[in-house]
Formats: sequence, structure tokens, C-alpha cells
Amino acid sequence: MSTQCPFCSVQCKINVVSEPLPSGRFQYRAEGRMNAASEGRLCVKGQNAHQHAMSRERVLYPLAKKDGKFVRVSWEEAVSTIAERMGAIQREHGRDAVGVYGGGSLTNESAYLLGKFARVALGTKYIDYNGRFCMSAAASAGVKAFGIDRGLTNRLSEIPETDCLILVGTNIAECQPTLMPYFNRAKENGTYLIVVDPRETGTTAIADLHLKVRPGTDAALANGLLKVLLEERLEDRAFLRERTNGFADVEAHLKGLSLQDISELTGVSEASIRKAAIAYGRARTGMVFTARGVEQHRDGHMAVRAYLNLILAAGKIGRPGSGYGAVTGQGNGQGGREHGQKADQLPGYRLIENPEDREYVAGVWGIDPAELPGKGVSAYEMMELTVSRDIRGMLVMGSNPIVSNPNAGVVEEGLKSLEFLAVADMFLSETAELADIVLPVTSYMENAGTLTNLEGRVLLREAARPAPGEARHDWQWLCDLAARWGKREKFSYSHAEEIFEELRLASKGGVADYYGITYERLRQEEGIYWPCPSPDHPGSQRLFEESFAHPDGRAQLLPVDNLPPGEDVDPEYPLLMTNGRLLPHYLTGVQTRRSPSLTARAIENVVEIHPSTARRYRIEDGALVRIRSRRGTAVVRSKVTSGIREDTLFVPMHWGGIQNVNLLTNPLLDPVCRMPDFKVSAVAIEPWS
Ligand SMILES: Nc1nc2c(c(=O)[nH]1)N[C@H]1C(S)=C(S)[C@@H](COP(=O)(O)OP(=O)(O)OC[C@H]3O[C@@H](n4cnc5c(=O)[nH]c(N)nc54)[C@H](O)[C@@H]3O)O[C@H]1N2
Ligand SMILES: Nc1nc2c(c(=O)[nH]1)N[C@H]1C(S)=C(S)[C@@H](COP(=O)(O)OP(=O)(O)OC[C@H]3O[C@@H](n4cnc5c(=O)[nH]c(N)nc54)[C@H](O)[C@@H]3O)O[C@H]1N2
Ligand code: SF4
Ligand SMILES: [Mo]
Repeated sequence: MSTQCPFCSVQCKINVVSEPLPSGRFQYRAEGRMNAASEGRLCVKGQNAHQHAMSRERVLYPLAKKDGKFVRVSWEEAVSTIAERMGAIQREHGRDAVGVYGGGSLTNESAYLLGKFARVALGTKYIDYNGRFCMSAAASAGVKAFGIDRGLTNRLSEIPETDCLILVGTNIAECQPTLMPYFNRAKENGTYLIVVDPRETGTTAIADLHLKVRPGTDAALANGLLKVLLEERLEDRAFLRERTNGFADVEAHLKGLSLQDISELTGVSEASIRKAAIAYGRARTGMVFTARGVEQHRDGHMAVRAYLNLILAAGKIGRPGSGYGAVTGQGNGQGGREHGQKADQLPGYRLIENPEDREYVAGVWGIDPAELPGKGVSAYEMMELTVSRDIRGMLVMGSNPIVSNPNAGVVEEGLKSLEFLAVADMFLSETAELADIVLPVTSYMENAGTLTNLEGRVLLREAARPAPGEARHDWQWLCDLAARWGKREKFSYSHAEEIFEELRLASKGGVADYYGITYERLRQEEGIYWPCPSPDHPGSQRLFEESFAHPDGRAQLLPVDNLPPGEDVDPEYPLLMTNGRLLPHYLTGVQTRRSPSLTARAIENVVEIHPSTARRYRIEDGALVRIRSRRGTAVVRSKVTSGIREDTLFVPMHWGGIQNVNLLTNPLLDPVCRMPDFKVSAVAIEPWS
């Protein structure tokens, strides 16, 4: 069975081989299949991804909650119940009283259709998705600085060609493991590798210089790097003059900042800041990659902008071996943010507030532009509206929001207070458990469609096996549901490819232009980089060689303030807690916790704590501990390690219930992109007894 890994943004191609056992049963084994991104490699998650797809815990029939218990119902009853209950809420409280919540694991076709369903069938402005927590800071920074947001500006194969690499808040070794050989090859070629992370990871292990930054102070660190670069006169004046705007303001702003203050704020020595800046400035070619460590902050947008300032000032972009990478997270984190499941977006990265964009997409959908709702609110703000009862009904497709939202305790209360909740999932996730109706959906092995990987390369994933039980594709039941709102003729597709054909048209002429991409081409060419505006266009491998995507062709620099962490320590909450990922688990763990091989590698949540901090708070290695923040309390096991800063704790995000790190996290939102301040909370720790 030939398929594609459902997990991270590399989208490795897989062959699942079945081998007969003497008992007559089969055992399954996954092998990597050659492709340009992973070059045939698989990480441990890909090697075991078939286990959850084949799990006995799959939801195989529609379920309805009756007297507090789920019972099996027909698809007809499930869809009718959703239509009746959501319809009644809309009639009583208005169209916007229902919300839709999507995800970055969905295929482009399903994500596109979800956006169309919200706007054309439900007619609600409230739609957003889990990518808000993932790519919104880097995406908005790319749009503002370059005029376009496409994860990597260069091909992966250029990584080994670059002389200096800066990886900021990105743990490639655990989060995109099959890409590590590109970085190892770079090291063999003599690349100088700088990694910025508050703790030691598999990625910092290969660094030449590890800047152990204090969580939440990345913007200041980037300002420090640029300040030194300018003092050393390592900027590219010709590039700045010919290809950018705004440098003079940045230069003036940096003159007013002191490197000593930056060093104190960030916990990184002046000598290390100098060393890193000079290495990057002097290198002939250089690349900077950012991920959630730097982006999931109340100033995530500006922290990325500070790094983009550095790249632009050094003139290291738009050339072989020089560029920027926003390391996308989810399997379709890139495509999922292009085709309209975001509150302010229409397909092709068009904007719902732009009259021309509205007119164009309304034309494709055959409706009056005036019928299109306006802009809604971000994912966490939608959850706040459930608490205030402005949103009374919700449809969740491809996410587990009560585990993945910040301030998860309040989010759970909000979802519990809904008059009606429908969840489409393969499993009874923590969120699905709260639903009135659960729709059983197909997994990656059964559902065909396109996904766009971290390079901006659109890939076709064919179906590898039939749907189990009565599971259906997301787009199939969305069409049925739309018919209940009287929109059958606008949602009549018999195959994902027909939706893609419409998506091509809807994206035509937009920033994320897929018009030139067809299933046929994808089969032949094994992936095409967008923008691809016409069927004879080869796709865009390297961006910004001649110009940036703003109307004047120039990139935009912007002064960035040095900010302290969004919630700093005090005597009651004396430590900074950050969070992130472990190699064997994926996101809220709904899928990987159902894979015996993966879950055996990490069966419960842990907190990384420095030995001297552990001593101070009487924490023994391997003991249960209670962590408290202003939002709530979580209980996890301690893991004492000298790899982490003394003032910092690290707790992975893959567990729900009392082990959920998001019971602690801060829902303070970035003013530009509405990214929550996930990566830093002030906490207290004590032994659990
Ligand atoms: N194994 C695995 N792989 C995954 C995922 C998964 O759940 N599991 N999820 C996928 C998804 S959706 C995403 S978004 C990506 C995420 O990929 P990453 O962003 O690489 O993952 P994280 O572990 O969240 O954070 C990366 C690093 O940031 C560091 N960090 C924490 N706070 C700060 C800070 O304030 N500043 C800096 N500079 N660094 C900080 C953490 O210590 C961590 O090592 O991974 C994708 N791949
Ligand atoms: N503290 C903290 N919180 C975080 C983060 C962090 O770093 N720290 N990271 C954030 C990030 S980057 C992300 S991406 C979010 C992710 O947060 P979530 O979206 O909640 O993560 P998942 O666990 O992937 O949930 C996806 C759900 O959809 C189901 N699913 C998978 N494929 C399909 C499909 O094709 N159709 C349907 N209908 N369902 C499907 C899965 O079974 C699962 O239940 O979490 C965010 N939350
Ligand atoms: S999790 Fe990512 S790196 Fe690992 S096999 Fe899947 S797509 Fe590849
Ligand atoms: Mo993500």
C-alpha cells in the first residue's frame, strides 16, 4: 500500500507492506519510499503510522450522545441532527451563533471545502483552525516583510550548500527528523551551525554554537545579532538600497539599544551574540530557520520580523544557499493556511475583507459577494465566544481543541456550555468525548487528496485502502450537510479531484496560485512548488531571486522592541515554563497514543528540570510533581537534566487530562497575528503528595 505519512510537514512517502503470519493474520511494516524531501527516509512516527490507522479504537459508525452515553446511529440521523440543532440555533440567535473549527492535517480539498461550507452553507463569519497556534506568527511576518508566506524560500537540497545556518526555536531532530541528514551534510561541508533554544536537544547536539536563550526574549536576541552585524559593517548596503524599504528606521532604532541590556534580558553572553552575528555576517551564504520556539509568543510576529530584518540587512536571501525557512509543522500546515479556513481568508490566500477578492471568489462559488460573511476571530477568541455564549453551536473537524488551546481549563468549560457540538474525527479524542454527534472519518490511508509540504511543494496522496466501517471522507459528509442548508448544487462532487479543480480556479491569480497544478501533473512530476499560475509553468522552487512579492517588489524592514517574557517570574511563580514536542508523539497525542510502538516510547508526560532547580524545590528524579500557574495545575513526572536552563522548565504537549500542559499556558494573544503566548508561563513547582 503506497501512502504518505500523516504527521509532520515533511510528508514522507511510505510503502506499507503486509506480511502473512502462520496464523493466517497479517503483520504490517512501513518502508520509506523515494521522494525529493525525505529521500526515502522515515522517522519512527512514519514507521508506525499505520498502527493508529488500523487501530481497533477507530470510530467506525456515527455516534450520538443519548442520556450521556454514545450510541450508534445512521449517517442520515447524524447529519439530520446536526442540521436541525445548528439550524435551530441560527434561527434563534443569528447565523454567527455557530462556529467552525478546522485543522492543518486536512487535505487541501477538505480544508477548502470547510471554508466554503462555513461561508456559503452556514453563512457564519466564525471559522478558524488550529494553524492559528502553529504558523500564524511566521506566516504574518512573511506576508508583511516579503509580501508572501511560503514556508521555505529555497529547496531543502540547498541546505548543505549554505555556509552559516541559524536555527531558532526549531528542534528539527525530533520534529522533522528525516530532514536531519541535510543538516548533517551541511556540517560535513563546513557549515557553521547556530541553534537558539533554552535547552539541549537532538538539534543543539550538532550545533557549533548553542545560544541558550531565556524563553520569550528572542526578539531582543535578534536585535542584538543585527546590532553587532551593523557595528561590524557586515550589512549588504547594495541589497538594502535596491531591494528593501525601512532599513534607516531599524538602524536608528538599534543605535538606541544596548548590547549589555540585551545580554542581561536574554541570558546570552555578549561574546556569544557577537560570535553568532559575525559568523552569519561573514559567511558567503546563510540561512535562518524559525519554528514555534520563537513564534509562539505574545510578540511572535515581531520576533520573526527581527530575524527577517537580520536576513535582509545581510542580503542573504533569493540566492542559492541563502534564504529563510518558517518550518511548517503539520502535514498540511502549509496548504491548510492557504485556502480559506482562517478567519480572514478566502482560497488562494485571498482576503475576505478585500472587495476584489470577495468578488472573485463569490464568482467562482456562484453567489453574490454581499452574501459572503466578513472576517471572524482567531481560534482562541472563538473559544472565548463559547464562554460568553455568543457562539452556541460548533463543528470541529481535524482538531482536539480542549487539549491544544492555551488555558485549556476554560476552553473545556466553553465547549461544555455549548448547546450543540459536532466533532468529526477518527477517534474519540478528548474533544470528541464532549460532542453531541461524532462523525467517523477516513484516515490518511483511506482518503485521497493533495497536501502541501513545508517546502511549498504540492503532493498528491492517493488512497491506499478502503474506508473501514462506515467512515466517510470529510468532504463527503460536508457535501451532505451543505444540502441540508439548501446548497446541494454548490456542493456536488464525486471525487476529491473535482474539488481540486474548483480550488485551482478559486486560487487563480491569488498569492497562493495553484491554477497550473493538476492531479495528472502531480502524478507525473511528484510534486509542484506553488505559485504555479499556468499548466505550462514549472512551479517556483526558489523565491525572491529578482524581487519580493510586494507591489513595489521590495522587502520591508521594521524596528522591533526588546520585550521581556509575556508573563515574567515573581516570588509566587518563580520559574518560566516552556513546552514543545517529543520524537515519538504527535500534537495532542490522539493518534500516536493509539500506536503501541510509539506510546511505549513515552507513556506519560514529564517535566524537564535542572538539577539545582530540582534540589531547590525538593524534586527527585522520576517523581510526580505538581506545576501551578495563574491558570491551573498539571501533574507530571520529573526528569532531571542539566541540559535545560536553571530558570526554565520544559513540558511536552502530547497528553490531555491532568497531564495537559495547556492547563497552565497563557492565552495572551499577539496583537498582529493572534498567536497565544504558549511558550512562556510563570509557574511554581512542588512535589506531588
Ligand atoms: N515528533 C513530533 N514532530 C512534530 C510535531 C509533534 O507533535 N511531534 N508537531 C508538528 C507541528 S504541528 C509543529 S508546529 C512542529 C513544531 O516544531 P518545533 O517548533 O521545532 O517544536 P517545539 O518542540 O514546539 O519547539 C521547538 C524548540 O523551541 C524551544 N523553545 C521553547 N521556548 C523557546 C523560546 O522562548 N525561544 C526559543 N528560541 N526556543 C524556545 C523548545 O525547547 C524546543 O526545543 O513540529 C511538527 N513535528
Ligand atoms: N502548549 C502548547 N500547545 C500547543 C502547541 C505547543 O507547542 N505548545 N502547539 C500548537 C500547534 S503548533 C498545533 S499545530 C496545535 C495542534 O492541535 P490539535 O489540532 O488539537 O492537534 P491534533 O492532536 O493533531 O488533533 C487533530 C485531531 O484531528 C484528528 N484528525 C486527523 N486527521 C484528520 C482528518 O483528516 N479529518 C478529521 N476530521 N480529523 C482528523 C485526529 O485524530 C485528532 O483528534 O496545537 C497547538 N497547541
Ligand atoms: S513524522 Fe514527519 S519526518 Fe517522520 S515519517 Fe512522518 S512526515 Fe516523515
Ligand atoms: Mo503546529
